[in-house]
Amino acid sequence: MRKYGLCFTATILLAVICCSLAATFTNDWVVRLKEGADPDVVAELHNFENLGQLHEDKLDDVYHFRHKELEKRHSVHRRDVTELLNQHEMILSSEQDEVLQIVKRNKREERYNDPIWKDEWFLNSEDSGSYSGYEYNINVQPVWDQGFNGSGVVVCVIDDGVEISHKDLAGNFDQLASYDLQDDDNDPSPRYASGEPNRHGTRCAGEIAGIRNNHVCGVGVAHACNIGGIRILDGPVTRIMESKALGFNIGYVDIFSASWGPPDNGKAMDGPKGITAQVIEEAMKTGRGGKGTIYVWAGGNGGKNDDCNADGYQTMRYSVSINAVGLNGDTPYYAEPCASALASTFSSGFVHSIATTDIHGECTKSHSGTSAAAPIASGIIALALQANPDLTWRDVQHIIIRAAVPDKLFHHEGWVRNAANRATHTNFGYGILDAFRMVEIAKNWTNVDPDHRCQSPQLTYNRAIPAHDSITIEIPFDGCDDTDNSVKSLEHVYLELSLKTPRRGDISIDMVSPSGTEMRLISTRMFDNDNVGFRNWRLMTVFLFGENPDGLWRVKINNSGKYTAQLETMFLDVFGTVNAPIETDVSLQKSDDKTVCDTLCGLAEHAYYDSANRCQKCNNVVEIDVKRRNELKNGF
Ligand SMILES: *[C@@H]1O[C@H](CO)[C@@H](O)[C@H](O)[C@H]1NC(C)=O
Ligand SMILES: *[C@@H]1O[C@H](CO)[C@@H](O)[C@H](O)[C@H]1NC(C)=O
Ligand SMILES: *[C@@H]1O[C@H](CO)[C@@H](O)[C@H](O)[C@H]1NC(C)=O
Ligand SMILES: [Ca+2]
Ligand SMILES: [Ca+2]
Ligand SMILES: [Ca+2]
Repeated sequence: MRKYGLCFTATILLAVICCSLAATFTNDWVVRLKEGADPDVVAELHNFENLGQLHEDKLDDVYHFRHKELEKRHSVHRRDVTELLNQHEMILSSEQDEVLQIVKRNKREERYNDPIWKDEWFLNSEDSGSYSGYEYNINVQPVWDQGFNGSGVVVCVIDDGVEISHKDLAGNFDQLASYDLQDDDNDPSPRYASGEPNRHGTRCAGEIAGIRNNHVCGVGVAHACNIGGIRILDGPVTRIMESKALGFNIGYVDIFSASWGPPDNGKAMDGPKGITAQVIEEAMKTGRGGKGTIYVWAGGNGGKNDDCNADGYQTMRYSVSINAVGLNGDTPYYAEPCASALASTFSSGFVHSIATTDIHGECTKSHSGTSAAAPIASGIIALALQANPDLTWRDVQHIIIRAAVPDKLFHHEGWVRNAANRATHTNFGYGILDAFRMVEIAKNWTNVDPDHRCQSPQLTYNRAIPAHDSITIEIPFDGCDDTDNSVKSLEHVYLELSLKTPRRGDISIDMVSPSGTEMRLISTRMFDNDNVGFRNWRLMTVFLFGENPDGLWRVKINNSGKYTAQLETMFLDVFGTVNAPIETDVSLQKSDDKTVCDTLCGLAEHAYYDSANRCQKCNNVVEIDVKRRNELKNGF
């Protein structure tokens, strides 16, 4: 019985929905009476209510009648009722009211004819209005409107192949930036197979270099750049192959975009070594005419159980580590905490993924993971290099931290402001990379001074860290003051350590800079059962750019496991300059708006930063932050 009952209800429901969807007529009539007729009497006679005259100042004797029994909305045109009305001697004419099929006029045509352009919500808001949350985007349209398109910049996607015949890519394809390391030939096209495991590289390439306004798929961030592909990930990868990929034609390629790394299983702790590390060093010295090759790296998809500081590709200071943020500013479930992440761009979150090219000449709306975020950053950097080809690899990083905007992510807990007045977050780096700011700052950027390197003494501690306990080590540091290596304005900070532990995943490490900026260098990793520990592992942070390293550093090592661990050696290895970079003043837009500021202060636990990273004191939060900083200066 119950089953029938349900069925019945469902049928009625369907019928109701069906009719309401189709409803076009109402229970209202427009009735024109003869002069001298009594509208109330006529209405009553036909089972209507008289709602009064329509347009009384312009028209005589036109009335609005409402039927007393008919539904407010229905699909049937009641000509019978109209006919009856019209037969009445005092009625000249009548017509049933209907729901008009009209839509709001779009403000204007979509800008481009590319079929998935409107699905590329992460590029610009205007034509993707159907996605709520579309105010989260990389703000690239103003850059394109100035004529920047990546032209002349060479980007190479190191991945599982790039479909070079794809109509949205072929016109930008660059053979000189391409190779197939799996088959040892010049054609980096992917291998097609059941389940199509090799669509990743083509999707990444489309985000960077998809041709604009060609009726095919979408629009790449740098839609007129040269795009190449290295096919490497479809099969076993040796270190020699990896070194060939990362060193491919380094005199020619400007940007390598890499969306891969050690397994994101929360156990791996590995990075580029040997010949690969040597090749990368060489690229930084000789690539781009001595200004250094740009390596853009996806932050990793290991989620809360992994940490990008266990990934040596992220921790090498040469790589631009990019994390992901979703539509609406979500933290994607796969995001890894990362003190070496410079900034974030968009990828799949709880709702929409990334629209881009796909293999077999197709398009997709479901590219995802930090894999999809890094290529967007590669495209933005290509635009910046077009605007100013003289930028070194370090200039690019300096500009990224200034171009990243944290404002729209302040609803997340965990922002920390460094002493150079910039907000940082282990999920987002310095915020969402803004293409307009990137290019504006790039245009008139003054090259930073050559970098200095300064290390603290490589001390042997041999200190036990008991189970369920922590130790704090103080590292006095003078930043190599009064020497040729003097660092007064930080860039990258490494903490190198050797630490024995029966279970590496139980260890977390936090650090406080002399200015009192606290950051997590590595989190506990529940799956990391490694029993060797950290062997000269280099944890890295980019969150201290601009701080002075001179003073007392504190490192807290927490052992949340049941075995005693042993700290052996540890030291700081910092890079930076004596003089701080010359700031480029970029005019602010929305963020100077006081209402925006007030809203953000309401959301933010910490002070509000405008887009030039100027601390806005719209609340007392600034003082709170200073208090916390002073507490930290005195210890954890
Ligand atoms: C890209 O920009 C360059 C320089 O402004 C211009 O010459 C070229 O025509 C543009 N290409 C495309 C495809 O828009
Ligand atoms: C560019 O930078 C120089 C030196 O830093 C400065 O004097 C000049 O005003 C800047 N130009 C613009 C247009 O911002
Ligand atoms: C150490 O880590 C554990 C587990 O994450 C945590 O509960 C504890 O508060 C930490 N201890 C210290 C001293 O930070
Ligand atoms: Ca091939
Ligand atoms: Ca296109
Ligand atoms: Ca990882």
